[in-house]
Amino acid sequence: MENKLKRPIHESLQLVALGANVPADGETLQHTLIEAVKAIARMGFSIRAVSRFFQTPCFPVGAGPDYVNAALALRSPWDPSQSLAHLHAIEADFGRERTQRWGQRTLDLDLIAVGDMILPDATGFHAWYALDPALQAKAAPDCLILPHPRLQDRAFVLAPLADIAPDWRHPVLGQSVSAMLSRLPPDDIASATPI
Ligand code: PH2
Ligand code: MG
Ligand code: MG
Repeated sequence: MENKLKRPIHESLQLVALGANVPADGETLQHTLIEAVKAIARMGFSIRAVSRFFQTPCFPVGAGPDYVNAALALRSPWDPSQSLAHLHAIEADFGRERTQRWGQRTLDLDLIAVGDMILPDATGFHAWYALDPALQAKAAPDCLILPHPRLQDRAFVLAPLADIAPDWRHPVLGQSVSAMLSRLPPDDIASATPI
C-alpha cells in the first residue's frame, strides 16, 4: 500500500510571504518584489496567485524602514525543504545578507505553509509556537518549522495572505487566514496598507 493513499507533496499549495525594506540597486521595493515573483517562476515554481502589495511598518517598530510585503500561492514538484532552498537561492541572488536576525532585507522569502503539513512534527512545531517572546528575537530554528510559528501574530503576513488564501486553515490552530487576521488588534490590521 505504501503511500498510495497519501496525496503527493506537489499537490499541496505552498504559501510564501515576500518582504523587502531596503531598495536593491536603487530600485523601488515594489520593483524588487515584482522581479522576485518573476525569479520564482523562472526557478520552476508554478504561481497560482499573487496578492496585492502592502506597505507595512517594520516589526519590531523602529527597527528599520517600512516594508513592502506580499504573498504568493505556489505549486512545485519539490518537498518543503527543497522549495525553501530554492527560495533562499533567490534571496541570495537579490543580495540579501543573512547576518542580523530581523535586520534589514533587500528580499525576504518565507515559506509560511505547505497545505496542512506540520513540520518537523507537532511537538517541534509547538516548541517554536509557544516560544517565550523574549527569546523570539534571538533564537532561530535550525530546521524548517511549518506552518510559520509567528504567522498568526503578523498583519504583514496575514493581510497579503487574506488576498490569496482567505480560507486556508491553520492545521494546528484550526483557524482560517481571515479569522486569524480579524483577531489582531485593529491598529495592526489598519497598519498594512495596500499600495
Ligand atoms: N520581516 C521581518 C521582520 N520585520 N516587518 C514587516 N513589516 N514586514 C516583514 O516582512 C518583516 C518585518 C523578518 O523577516
Ligand atoms: Mg526569512
Ligand atoms: Mg521574514
